[in-house]
Amino acid sequence: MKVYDIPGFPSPLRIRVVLAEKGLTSQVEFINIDLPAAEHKQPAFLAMNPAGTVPVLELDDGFYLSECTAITEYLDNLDGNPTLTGTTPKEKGVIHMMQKRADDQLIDAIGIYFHHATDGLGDGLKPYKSPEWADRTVWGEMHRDKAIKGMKYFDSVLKTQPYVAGDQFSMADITVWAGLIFAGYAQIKVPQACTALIAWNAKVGERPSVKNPA
Ligand code: GTS
Repeated sequence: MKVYDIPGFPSPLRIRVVLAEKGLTSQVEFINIDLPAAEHKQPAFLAMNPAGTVPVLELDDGFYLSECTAITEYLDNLDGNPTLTGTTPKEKGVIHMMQKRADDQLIDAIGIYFHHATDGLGDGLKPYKSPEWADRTVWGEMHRDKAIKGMKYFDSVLKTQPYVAGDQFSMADITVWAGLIFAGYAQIKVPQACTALIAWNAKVGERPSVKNPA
């Protein structure tokens, strides 16, 4: 398998943690995509993922899988022993629900803030962001506020249970964790009152897969 990504970026990190959790890192070749140079917006990359985003997983049969949730589902089920996406119908449903909330309320909102209200990855990507780029401050700050609301929501969840989707670590935890990494890059501070979220983040940070992602 091949992963097209850029090390250290939040969405690629999600998959690198999944690979480490599943013991699959050695089975993957990583191919670096130059995001600031807009390599992911060129025809060769768009043929793999029309959304023009990383990461993309190339399967051994040449199929290109994109979207972190879909890639995680695939990797988690490869060995027939899913540990991140649930086993019972209820676990699967709850994990997907929380995963979607983590995407919408945290990582995607922060991504929009980062790309629209800050200099993001620089002018090289500007032509690919219009027309929203023109309204970037209003649009971006709206999403920063959404992300802070999302942090408060996940804090309330983690006040009642050890992990984002219940008693077990799951892909929803990985997404919230990557969202907080992204928040750090975007200089969006976690409110100090979010004590459960802050404690959970420290606990997740101790996992070997998170300490040493691929
Ligand atoms: N929904 C996608 C997924 O889950 O894979 C989002 C992927 C995504 O937004 N990737 C970012 C990207 O390629 C990288 S990261 O900042 O999230 O790590 N952005 C490129 C761009 O030009 O917006």
